[in-house]
Amino acid sequence: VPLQAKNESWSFPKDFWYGVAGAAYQIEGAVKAEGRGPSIWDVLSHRVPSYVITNETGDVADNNYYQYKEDIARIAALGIKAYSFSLSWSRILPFGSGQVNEEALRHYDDVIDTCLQYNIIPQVTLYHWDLPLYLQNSYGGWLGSEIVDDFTAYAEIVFNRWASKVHHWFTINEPIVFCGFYPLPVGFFKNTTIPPKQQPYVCGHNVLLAHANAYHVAKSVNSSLSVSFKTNGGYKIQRTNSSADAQAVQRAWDFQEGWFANPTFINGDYPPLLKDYVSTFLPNFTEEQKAHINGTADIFAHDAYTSDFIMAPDSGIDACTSNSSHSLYPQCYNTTKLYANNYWAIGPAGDPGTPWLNKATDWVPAFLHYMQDTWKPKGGIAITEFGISEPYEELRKDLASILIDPIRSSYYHDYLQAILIALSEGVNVVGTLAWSIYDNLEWTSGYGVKFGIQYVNLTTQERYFKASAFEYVNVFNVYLEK
Ligand code: PNW
Repeated sequence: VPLQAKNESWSFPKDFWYGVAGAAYQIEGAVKAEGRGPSIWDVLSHRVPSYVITNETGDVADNNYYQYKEDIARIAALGIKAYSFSLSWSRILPFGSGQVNEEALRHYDDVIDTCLQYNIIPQVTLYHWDLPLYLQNSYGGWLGSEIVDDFTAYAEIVFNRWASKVHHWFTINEPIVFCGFYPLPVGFFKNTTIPPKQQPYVCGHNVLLAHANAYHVAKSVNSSLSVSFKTNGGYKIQRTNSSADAQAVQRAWDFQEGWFANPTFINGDYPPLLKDYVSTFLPNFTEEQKAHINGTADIFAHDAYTSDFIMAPDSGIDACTSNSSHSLYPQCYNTTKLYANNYWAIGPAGDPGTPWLNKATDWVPAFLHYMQDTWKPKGGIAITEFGISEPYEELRKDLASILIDPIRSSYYHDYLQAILIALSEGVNVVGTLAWSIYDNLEWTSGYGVKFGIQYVNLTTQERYFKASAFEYVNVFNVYLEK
């Protein structure tokens, strides 16, 4: 990125935390070590046909379970302030509930202590998609109401153990993804009596109840903790200025962010649009539950990678009905990247592994304003994941070209400058977490789709900084208030 004169009117506040993120199944490996029980992803990756298109698994992954000390030392050396990781529920409770595995507790004790020793702020997520298999098999996992009590009991163990050492907590990662897309399409939940189109909403309902319980558990242990959950979705740009497209944009916000953010930030209940369009699928909260859920997020923790153009569905704005084939998108709106092809650096023809992701950082200030104005988070906004997979990065063979990642570098540079603009306009952004600490198992896409600011040689398990790692911290070196 070309050298530019420092803009003196920009700065990150002194206590702004900038970090990197990873998640247990994507990085840990050691799936049979020290008493870990299986999670649904062990089955999804090992079954035939595999749910991972490359037939790869998380069995070894980045070997983080054994190399975490080195991993934390490396990010400390880089000048990173925070490390966000997730706990493997089935390590701590191999059967999801009941017997606690002390070895797992001691492992995470040491991960946390190592962070503190290096002056890295640990940030911990309780659930990043790796559900204990036993809970899936006993009652359908997130589709069973039993999950609420089991998650609450898990949260009690976690908060009682680490509340004195960890301040920043995230309960549940990106429910629209695991309730809506993973692994519903492959029929993983077929043993349930709940009709497929209703499943995302039952799952989401249990997520909200489980999250709210965990929040209250955390606060009863230590009321000063920061506890939130993580939503995801891109900025929604109105495709044309027609009122139909404006309505479509509102629907997109409600079906993606609002589904979880309105109950927790606004009124304990789903957005009116959802109650209207998917009323046949959406469970109801009692007044008591609404009061219990309302206000259970301290910061707006959003995984905000990209932007999308939003427009009325082909069949017209009035065709929105819950009778369409996929209940998550009941013909209420369409999204497109095509309009932007000549504008965004990376279009849908970029990385074939991530068609949902464009480098669309120009809209970040508007995105941040929208989040602040709509959900008014008390503790501000954090971008808890952002990053990009470079086109065809997976095909590069020589180390030198692997380590030069100009598109990712400019993505971080431009995104952080956009945050500086928003900060100067009064948006309260408190932190960023780059996805990811290093290349890892990109779920169904396998190891070929790479999001890391470090490359990992999966044969030798050696780690290497990519150019984007230096670009990321350098923006803070220039703009963080001293
Ligand atoms: C996140 N979208 O998922 C996950 O939390 C990570 O585990 C994952 O590796 C990372 O993004 C990169 O994919 C997302 O469609 C999935 O906007 C989909 C979207 C965003 C994030």
